[in-house]
Amino acid sequence: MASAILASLFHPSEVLALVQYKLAPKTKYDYSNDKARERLYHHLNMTSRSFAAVIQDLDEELKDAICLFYLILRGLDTIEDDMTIDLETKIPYLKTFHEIIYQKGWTFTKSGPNEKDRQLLVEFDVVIEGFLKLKPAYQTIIADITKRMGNGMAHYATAGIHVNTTADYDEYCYYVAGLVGLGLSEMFSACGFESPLVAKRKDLSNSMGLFLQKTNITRDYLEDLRDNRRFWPKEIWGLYAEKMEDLVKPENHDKAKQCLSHMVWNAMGHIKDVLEYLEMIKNPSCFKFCAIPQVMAIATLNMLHTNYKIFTHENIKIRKGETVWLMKESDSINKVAAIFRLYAREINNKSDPLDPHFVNIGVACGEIEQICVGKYPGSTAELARLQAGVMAGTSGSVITAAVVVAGAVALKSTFA
Ligand code: D61
Ligand code: MG
Repeated sequence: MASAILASLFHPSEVLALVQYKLAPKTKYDYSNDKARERLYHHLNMTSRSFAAVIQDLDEELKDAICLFYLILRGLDTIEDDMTIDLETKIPYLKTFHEIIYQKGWTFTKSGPNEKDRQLLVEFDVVIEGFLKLKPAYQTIIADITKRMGNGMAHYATAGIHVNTTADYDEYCYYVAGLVGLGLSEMFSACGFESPLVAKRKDLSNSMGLFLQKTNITRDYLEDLRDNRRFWPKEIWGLYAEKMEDLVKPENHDKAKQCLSHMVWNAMGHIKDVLEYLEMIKNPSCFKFCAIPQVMAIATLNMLHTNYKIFTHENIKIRKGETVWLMKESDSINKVAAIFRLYAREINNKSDPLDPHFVNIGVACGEIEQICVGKYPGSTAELARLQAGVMAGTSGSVITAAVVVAGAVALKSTFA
């Protein structure tokens, strides 16, 4: 906590958000009266840092269904990601996972010893039991998405099949993330929280997943390469290097940065749809659930832009304070639009005029600004308020206040 506050010292609104977060009551969720449910939420908290928080804040009607949707797809993805399982074993599991989720007592112990979520599959009988207790309408949506995702993963896991074109890139991301968006939208409409139109807009639902997944794929260049996985499309990296792994070579420093801008620009192509989707979401708990991952993605994209570190360091993340601040602020379309404008401006300010995507990224940032000013005029006042918090880092009195608060919290945790 003290180090998180230090990292946010020049962002007083983050310090405030961190302190509020720290002081908030801890026993927010209590599952102790239902052991099976407690186990499910234990697995949710073990397998996801960011999604666990937003899923647990959903209204009761959707909370268990979406928690199980997450755990089932995380289980499927753990098999997909595991490079210690040979393809003849892996592919049938991927293709039949939508049937496995109906088999009481099924567990899986063939994950590699270092697979981070292997325990979820070891205790997967708990997930299946929870799934079978859901309303049939939710079971059907989950099984259908699992079937389509598993088959898509099996296709891309097949020997000799790679993400070559940008169309392949969009297709792979549709399978692993766009389909999640489609399934969630169906659930929102099915339970009556949202209009049937939300489920109908499959294009926008897909973009919600693509923006998140492409941001992750761009960030995870080094980690994926280390595990011999390649998700950057050849159509893009081939413009800058002979082989994808050549981007890390020091002599390719400039080309690597150009390739990174290309990937950032490609991901930015989904932002317009993301805003249009979020504009449709009326239920406050669904709105925060949808908006928080998206604002974290644009904050991450901003951190990646022109950042050569992605070729030299794994695990680069936005500040804890920034995350907590974004989670607190993302509760209306005007505030979310303001956050997108804030980061679009930061992205644009960081761009290098000599970069081949300087103009493209500038146009993309300008479009975000234009859409927000036109459709969410209330975002202008919100932006001014957010900027006051960010910029206040330059004002001595606010720094002093932040230091005092940080010191008080550090002392409190020392004696706690
Ligand atoms: C609104 C709110 C949340 C949304 C959304 C709309 C639309 C799409 C998504 C969430 C999905 C976003 C996926 C982005 C993160 N990528 C991964 O986790 C990769 O695995 C993809 C396959 C498993 C998908 C699991 C998932 C994720 C989020 C969910 C969900 C299911 C169900 C409900 C709610 C949110 C990535 O995994 C990295 C890892 O192993 O940690 C990978 O392997 O590429
Ligand atoms: Mg995966």
